[in-house]
Amino acid sequence: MSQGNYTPRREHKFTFGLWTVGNRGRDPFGDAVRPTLTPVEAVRMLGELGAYGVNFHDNDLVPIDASPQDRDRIVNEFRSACEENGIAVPMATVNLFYDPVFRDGAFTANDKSVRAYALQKTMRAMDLGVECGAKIFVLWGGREGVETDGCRRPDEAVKRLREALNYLCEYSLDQKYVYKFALEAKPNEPRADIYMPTTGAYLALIATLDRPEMVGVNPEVAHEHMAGLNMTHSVAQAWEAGKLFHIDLNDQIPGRYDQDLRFGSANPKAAFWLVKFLEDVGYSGPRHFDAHAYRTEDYDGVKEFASGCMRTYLIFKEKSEQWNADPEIKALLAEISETSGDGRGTKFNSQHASELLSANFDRAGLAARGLKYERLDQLTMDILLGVR
Ligand code: GCO
Ligand code: MN
Ligand code: MN
Repeated sequence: MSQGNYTPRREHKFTFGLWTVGNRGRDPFGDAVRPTLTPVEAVRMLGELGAYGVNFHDNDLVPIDASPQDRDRIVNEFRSACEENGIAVPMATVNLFYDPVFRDGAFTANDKSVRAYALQKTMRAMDLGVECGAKIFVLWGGREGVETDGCRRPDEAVKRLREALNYLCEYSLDQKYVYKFALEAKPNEPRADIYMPTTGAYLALIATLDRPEMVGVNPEVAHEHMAGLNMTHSVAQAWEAGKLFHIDLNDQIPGRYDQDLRFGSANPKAAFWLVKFLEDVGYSGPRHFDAHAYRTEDYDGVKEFASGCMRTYLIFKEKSEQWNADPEIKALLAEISETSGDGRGTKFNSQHASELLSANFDRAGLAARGLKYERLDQLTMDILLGVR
C-alpha cells in the first residue's frame, strides 16, 4: 500500500465557507448543537488545518443589521486574521435566502421592491468581497423557485434572472472590479422546485446574457446527486465550455434531504472520477468544500471533518496518478484509443458524405468484440480499495 503524504498545503487551493466549519448543526428538527464560531476563529482553524482560503456570504461576516461602523470594524478584524493566518479570500457570495424578505425568491420574486433590494444587497456583497480580495462571486439561487407554479410563469422568472445577472455584470465593470460570476444550480431545497435545477440549465442561460464571458458555473456534488446526475459529466461539460469558474465539493446520497456530507464519504468512486478529472485537465481554481460536520460533533469533530475533506481529495489525487501510471490500465486504454482514433469524427464535406453513405460496415463484427470495461472498472476498484 502506498505511503502518500496527505497533508494539505496552500498550493492545493482547498477552501471552506465560513458557513461550513461554522455550521452549528441546526436542522428542521433540532436546534444548534455547537456554540458560535466567530469568523476570526474560523480563519484561525483553517490556517491551522492547512487550507488555502475562506469564502463567505455577506451575512456570515457582517450581520444584516450591522451599523456602518460595526461593519468596518468587523471587516478590518477579519482581514487582519486572514493575513496573520495566511488565508486568502478567493470567493464571495450573497445570502438571498435566509431573511423572510426572500420567502418568494430574490431576483425572481414577484414584488419588484424585493427584486430591487436583492440587487442592492448583492452589489454591497460584491463591494465587501472586493475589500477582502475576492475575484469570484458565486450566485446560488437559494429561493428562486416555487411551491406552486400558479404564482408566476416560469419563463418570466428566467427573464428576471437574466435581467439581474446583466445588471450585476455592468455594476462589476462600472466599479472596475474583476469579478467572474459562478452560478450554482440546485434542483430543490429549500423550495419544492428551484429554477435552473442543473448546471446544464445555467450553461444555456449564460449564452443568452449580455456579457457571457463574465459568467460561468459552480457545480456542486450534492446538487447533481440530488437530481440523480453524474457530477463529473456536469463538470466536464462546464470545463469544455470554458465555464468551470468554481466548484463545490461535498457528498450526498441520492433521494435524501440536502446532506452536505464530508467530501467522498457517500460515493467514493464518484468522488474519485471527479478528482481525477479535475487533476487530469489541470483545473487551477479553488477546491471549495461546501459541506458540514455531523450534528454529533464538537469543534474537534469539525476539525476532523475539514481535515477529512482535504485528506480524501489528496488520497484520490494520488490514486488518479496511480491509475494513470498503471501498466494494465494503460494497455486497456491503448486498445480503446486504437478503435476510437482521436476521439472526434470527420468534418462534413459532400464528397466525404457520399463515400460514407456507400461504405460497408461489418456490423456484426463490430458488435461482437468484448470491450473489457469490466476489467477496467475492477482494476479501478482494486486501486480504490487499496489492494493494487
Ligand atoms: C446550499 C448551497 C449553498 C451555496 C452557498 C454559496 O445547498 O445551501 O450549496 O451552500 O453554495 O450559498 O452561494
Ligand atoms: Mn448545497
Ligand atoms: Mn453550494
